[in-house]
Amino acid sequence: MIILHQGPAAWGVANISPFCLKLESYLRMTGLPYKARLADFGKAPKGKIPFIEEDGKYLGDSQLIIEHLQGKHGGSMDAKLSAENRARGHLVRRVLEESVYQHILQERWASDDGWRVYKPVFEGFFPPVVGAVAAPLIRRKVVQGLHRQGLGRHQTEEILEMGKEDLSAVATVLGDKPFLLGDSPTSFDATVYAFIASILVFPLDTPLRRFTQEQKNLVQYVDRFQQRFFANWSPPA
Ligand SMILES: N[C@@H](CCC(=O)N[C@@H](CS)C(=O)NCC(=O)O)C(=O)O
Repeated sequence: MIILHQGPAAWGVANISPFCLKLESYLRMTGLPYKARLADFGKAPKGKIPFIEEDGKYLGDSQLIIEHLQGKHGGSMDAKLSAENRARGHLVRRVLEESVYQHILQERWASDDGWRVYKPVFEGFFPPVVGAVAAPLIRRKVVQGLHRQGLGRHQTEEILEMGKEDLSAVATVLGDKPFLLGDSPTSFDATVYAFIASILVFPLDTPLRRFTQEQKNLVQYVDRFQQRFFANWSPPA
């Protein structure tokens, strides 16, 4: 049994963290049995979530975990992919995980409106008093990280245009296919679902979320994915 250590569920999806949502999506796509637990960062092998515990060993990083699971249990979902489609999937995954992720951080942590919505949910990760103290300190660190990475140095309008370009490229690659690379789901869909859903479910009407809502193929894709892989999911009690 795989123990999945991750953040809390919120807003009708399995996790507030897009990387945790990606890994849980992958596990559900494969049908591998797992149990989800609220993570203790002290045990995270790479200091980040998600991580898993399997046969007494801890393993961190959603992608390294997926590759480990593919090696151990078989990666049949991706077996028939052409080299070109594999490369396409890789590029889309990188855009979402390296670039769109920064936009998600920007919307939740850097913008004051976003932080008002995100703070109470994030605090739920900690015991009550600890959360109230830790959240603003972590916010400062995340905002500094956005500045170091570069996105945080731009004007709001510039940031929005960059985010739209990324999302528009993902929508174009998806086109009218049921899944990113064709009729059948592949591991790359775990990332596409997780990151697009993370933007759509965040309960704040932002220009980036509005733009994503306008990409009807992305919205339908998220619905389709949820119906197929999360139909019997309910938030932990
Ligand atoms: N490359 C990692 C990224 C994971 C990641 O950035 N997780 C965030 C939550 S969404 C985290 O744990 N952040 C805590 C930190 O950076 O200290 C993966 O794929 O698992």
